[in-house]
Amino acid sequence: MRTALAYHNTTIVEKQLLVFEKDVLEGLREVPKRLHSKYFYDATGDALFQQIMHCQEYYLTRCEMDILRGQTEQIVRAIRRQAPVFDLVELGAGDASKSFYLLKELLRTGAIDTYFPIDISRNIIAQLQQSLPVKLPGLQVTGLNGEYMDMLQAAGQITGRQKVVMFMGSSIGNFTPAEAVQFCAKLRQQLQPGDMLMIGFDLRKNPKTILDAYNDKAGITRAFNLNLLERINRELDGNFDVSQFEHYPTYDPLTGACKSFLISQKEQAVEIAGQTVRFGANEPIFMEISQKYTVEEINELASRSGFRPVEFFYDSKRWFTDVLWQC
Ligand code: AVI
Repeated sequence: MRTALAYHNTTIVEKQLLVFEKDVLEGLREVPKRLHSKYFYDATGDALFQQIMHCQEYYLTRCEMDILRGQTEQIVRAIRRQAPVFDLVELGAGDASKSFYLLKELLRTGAIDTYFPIDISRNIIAQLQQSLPVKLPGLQVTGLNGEYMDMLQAAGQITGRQKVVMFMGSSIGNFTPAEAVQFCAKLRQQLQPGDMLMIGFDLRKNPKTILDAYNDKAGITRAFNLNLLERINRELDGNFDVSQFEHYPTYDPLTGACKSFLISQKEQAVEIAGQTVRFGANEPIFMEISQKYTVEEINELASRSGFRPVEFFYDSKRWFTDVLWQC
């Protein structure tokens, strides 16, 4: 057990590792066992997610790009009717490829001069600060590396201007519906009346289309899930035999919950950070939820978390929607 002083003297990276270790061991002691999907995204996980976004079966990114590219002017007009000049904040900005067309149009029309990308990855923030002002001359990029709510508060303290917050790519789907209400309500607390939120939801559709998106034939999503076990081996001195775990995605058309599990192929014991974790034959580890929504559920989420729906933007197949809400 570490003392408070020892914890105080550790570096940020060491602290992150301690939190990772605690979360992994706690999650694997729960019944049913679970690992948090936010830990998918180490350097290997980031690269695998990039590949997933280009997979034939993973329609989400294409659908959202269809909206953001095809309806840029309509989206900008809808935002500017409520907020003529504002600061743009993006939660989980990634490489900003999704927001790029919007940024370009917002800059051209004089709606923004500064973009605040927030991301948990320091690497991503550093890259954005370098590359975006070259691609979009005149745009100031103030990258914020850290947890969403802390960084949103920091962004508010920098300028105090009206804010438009973007949370794209169906990241809201990685919360359960109850967690999504809590998350949006917390977000609302960080915003002022008149501020806006643009949020991407994957819509309910043919169940097979959804399930295929999380079970691509090339096995990239499988590798993405198994990489978390490999990450535990690398960073927490684990000894998972990943060949003894099978990727098992499910979709429930009644609730809209798409869930991924890893199934232990036999009774086995795994060492992690000097602790033993036992798995039964066929025992699942719950890895991730990717919740799918109806329009009614989206409106319900808005009203339960204190937002007013302003406008829905759909792709041509109506498989995905980017929604504009106002406080
Ligand atoms: C990041 N998130 C929205 C993705 C999703 O669709 O839930 C993560 C993902 N998991 C497997 N494939 C993609």
